[in-house]
Amino acid sequence: MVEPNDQCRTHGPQKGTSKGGVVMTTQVNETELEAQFADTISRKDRIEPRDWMPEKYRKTLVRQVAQHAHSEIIGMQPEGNWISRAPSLRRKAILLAKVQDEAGHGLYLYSAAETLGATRDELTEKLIAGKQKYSSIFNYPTLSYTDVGTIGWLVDGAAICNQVPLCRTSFGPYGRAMIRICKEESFHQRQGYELLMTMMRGTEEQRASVQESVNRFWWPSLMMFGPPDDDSPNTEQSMEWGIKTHTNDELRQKFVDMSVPQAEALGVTFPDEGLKWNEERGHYDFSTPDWDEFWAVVKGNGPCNEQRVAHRKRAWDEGAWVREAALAFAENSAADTENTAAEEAAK
Ligand code: FAQ
Repeated sequence: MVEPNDQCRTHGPQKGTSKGGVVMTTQVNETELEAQFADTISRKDRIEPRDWMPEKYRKTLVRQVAQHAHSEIIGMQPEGNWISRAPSLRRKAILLAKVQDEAGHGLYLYSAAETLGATRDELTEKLIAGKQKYSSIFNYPTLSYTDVGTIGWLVDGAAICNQVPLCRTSFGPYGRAMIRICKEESFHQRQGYELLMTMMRGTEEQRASVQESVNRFWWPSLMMFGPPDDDSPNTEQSMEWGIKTHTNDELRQKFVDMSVPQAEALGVTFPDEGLKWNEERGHYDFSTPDWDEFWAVVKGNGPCNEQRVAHRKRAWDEGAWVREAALAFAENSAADTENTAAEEAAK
């Protein structure tokens, strides 16, 4: 386990000043460190891995960043399922690139978690043991190639709504990872919308397939934003710490407002009779998602939970030799570099 806060934990809080090559250290008490942390947060500045941070802040971040990383990796499965059955070479190339991007997103996020002292091995093992979560949306099946388009449009669309504000999250490595991820998610959303638009210009059967797929993914997409604010135990503290900058309901509303005109342009409807423009609020009203279904899926009882985790476990077990080989190669390369440096120095 990496311990980025080791300095603080083992030697006690200290401030270092260099004077004529001698490092002077002064003890700084916990209250002062907390005040510095609060000041950084209130200035909307970044907390960096080597900065002092409250243990609960670190734990909350590890929880959220790990869940986010797991979602990207588990999220490769529903669409990956269709790579070998893509309808054309062009669609196959697009889908391959997208699924590969999700793997990259997972890696940036595991790296961000690593700066907080949580290794990728440790987090993956927790995921496989059911001790950490991943997004509910990936526990729904992809029943047709049309679902690839719907996931791009709605699921990546919801991910963008949630993730653009995270570019300004208070923890530096997380925010910086999100900037790159959001750029790629925006391409993902457009490819999904373009796929659906192409199908809507096709046959009656293709149009029906788009509507059927949208009907299945609409409610699970709304659930991606998490439980309603009055049932969200983490939001208040995460907002105080600047980890989250918007509540779950605010982002869900933003997503609905953004998606309705896109659906109209596409020529599909959302399966919600309560969906209406509210002039007074300046937003669309919509019905309440089925929160019992949401919690059932989050607790492991969705249509594909077992399958998703079993697949992840299989991939992790089968990849053990690759990780071992990569580690051995890195160690040998480091030893070679050291030997070469020693030989050069001896000349
Ligand atoms: N699914 O108190 P809150 C993507 C849990 S990436 C499962 O509101 P918080 C890209 C929550 O963890 C999608 N569990 O929690 C892609 C907590 O449980 P815990 C992932 C959920 O953290 C596209 C409990 O419920 N994105 O799609 C969900 O303040 C296509 C109480 O909830 C992120 O992870 C859920 N939907 O807010 C890839 C974004 N919602 O941990 C492939 C970053 C809530 O206390 C293909 N994360 N829970 O045991 C966040 O913004 C937040 O963590 C929320 C939840 C908003 C998800």
